[in-house]
Amino acid sequence: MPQLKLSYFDFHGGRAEPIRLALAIGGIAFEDHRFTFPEFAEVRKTVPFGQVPVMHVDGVQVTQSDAMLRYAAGYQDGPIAIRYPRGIAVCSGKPLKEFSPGKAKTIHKGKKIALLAAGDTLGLASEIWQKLKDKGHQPWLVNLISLKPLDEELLLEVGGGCQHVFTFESNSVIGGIGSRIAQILAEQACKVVNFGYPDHFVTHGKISELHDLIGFTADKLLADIEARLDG
Ligand SMILES: N[C@@H](CCC(=O)N[C@@H](CS)C(=O)NCC(=O)O)C(=O)O
Repeated sequence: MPQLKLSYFDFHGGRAEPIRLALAIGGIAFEDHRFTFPEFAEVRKTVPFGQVPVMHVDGVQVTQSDAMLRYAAGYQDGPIAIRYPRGIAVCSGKPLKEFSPGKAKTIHKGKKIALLAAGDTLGLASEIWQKLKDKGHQPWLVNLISLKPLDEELLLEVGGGCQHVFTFESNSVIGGIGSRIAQILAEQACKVVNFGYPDHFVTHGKISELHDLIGFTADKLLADIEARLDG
C-alpha cells in the first residue's frame, strides 16, 4: 500500500471531503494534511495549477479530486460506502428498532394488490395505501426493510396471491430493488410494476419539487395504479 498524504483546507466539506471519507471508511491509511485559508497562499506556490486538493502518492504529487476519489473507491481490499445525505429522510414516523437481515415487515395484509416500499418511500406507499383503501381496495403494505437479502418467502407469498404488485424506491428503477423483485416474481401470475426514478437526467431542486416533476407523488402514482387496475 503506497504512502498517501492528502492536502486540503481544514474544513468538513469541499472537494477533499469525499476523498477523506472514502479513504477513512475503506480503512486506507493516509496522512490527513489540513491547512487554514490564510496558509493557502503559501501552499498554492507548491502545488500544480495553484489548486488543491493534492495527494502525494509515495511522494509523487498528483492533482484532480475525482481521480483521487476514484482511486480511493477503486480500492478492492474492503468495503467503501459514500453517501451524501440531503434534506430530511421521512420514513414511517417511527424509528426502526429491530433489524433482521432478510426479514420484511407486513404493515397491512391485503388482497389482490400489494405495495412494497423500500427505505424512505414507505411514507409515500402508506399514503397511496390509505387512498386505495378509501376507494374500497384492500392492498398489502409491506416495508421491505432488508434489501439484500430480500425476504423472498414473503415476496412469493404476496406475489402468489396478488394480481398487481407495485414496488417503490427512491432510486433508479433500472437495476433497483424493484427490478430484482420482478425477477423473483417472474414465474408468478401477478404483474409487477416498479416505481422509482426515471432513466434520464433530473435537474437540481428541492426533493419535493423533483418528485412532482417526475410524477413520484402519491396522487400521480395513485392515478397510474388505478389505470393499471382498470386495464
Ligand atoms: N479540477 C480540480 C479543481 C481544484 C480546485 O478548483 N480547487 C480549489 C479549491 S476547492 C482551489 O484550489 N482554488 C484556488 C484557485 O483556483 O485559485 C479538482 O477537481 O481537484
